[in-house]
Amino acid sequence: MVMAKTSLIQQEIGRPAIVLAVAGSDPTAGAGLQADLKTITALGGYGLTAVTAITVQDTRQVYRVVPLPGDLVAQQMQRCLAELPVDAIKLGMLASREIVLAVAALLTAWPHIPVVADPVLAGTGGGTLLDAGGREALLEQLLPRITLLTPNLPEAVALSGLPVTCQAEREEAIRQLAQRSGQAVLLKGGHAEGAMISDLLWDGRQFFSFTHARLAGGPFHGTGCTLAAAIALYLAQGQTLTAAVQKGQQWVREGMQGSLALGKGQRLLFAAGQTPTVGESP
Ligand code: PXL
Repeated sequence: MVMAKTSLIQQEIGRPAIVLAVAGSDPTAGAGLQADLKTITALGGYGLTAVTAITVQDTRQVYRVVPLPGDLVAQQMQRCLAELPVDAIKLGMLASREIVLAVAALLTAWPHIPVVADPVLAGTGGGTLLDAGGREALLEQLLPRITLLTPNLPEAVALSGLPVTCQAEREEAIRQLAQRSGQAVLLKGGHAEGAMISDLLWDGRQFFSFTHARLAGGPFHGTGCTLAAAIALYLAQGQTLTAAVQKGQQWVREGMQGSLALGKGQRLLFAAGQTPTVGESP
């Protein structure tokens, strides 16, 4: 068996990087909390979890979403944060306004931990995963505390209210979102048509464009969750933002390349084998 090499943080402080994933449960384990935990573990980290909602879904569609009470979500996070040395937080599906507000309030007590937020609004197979009030609370209350926001194109439109059909519009939408957070935004271009996909990163100072060929065989389930979890893990390991994004993208591509058509709907990401580690070229 190939052993994953230890990351810098592991060498320096004698433990794996710790990421707290805050997300909904997806029984197919392709997205949500399960995808986060698989990613964090596979990349050599230790994942803590706070569940926000239970979803009922298969690879074809989402059938039911039951959000948990906001204070229950905040309590799960609080116990982890108060006791364990959390290096980064990953936010996924937050389901309701109540949860967004509870998470935003809790995070004010932990201002130094990087937070990667995937603003999950709807599932790949449909289904509303954040209500309208939750969107507003996300913009008003949570964004200012986010280190990196990772919207896809429909999410960027919904959150910024701006079109994103060309590069100039995308930059404007990113600026609009970054103004609220003051921090970094990764706009994922996969929902646009075309053989090439362009992701645009604003790191708070400048734009970086990452272009890659679209992989055939989709739709894939859980790419957004997996990417944000991988970026959070790499930040937790001490990588720079741009390196964390590039390595996260590489991890998602590996998952897509090894993805499995286990059900009748979307393919489930699966990456077996050696994991990239700190110090290796991407
Ligand atoms: O991919 C977005 C997503 C996030 N979180 C949960 C989900 C989904 C998509 O279905 O179920 C729990």
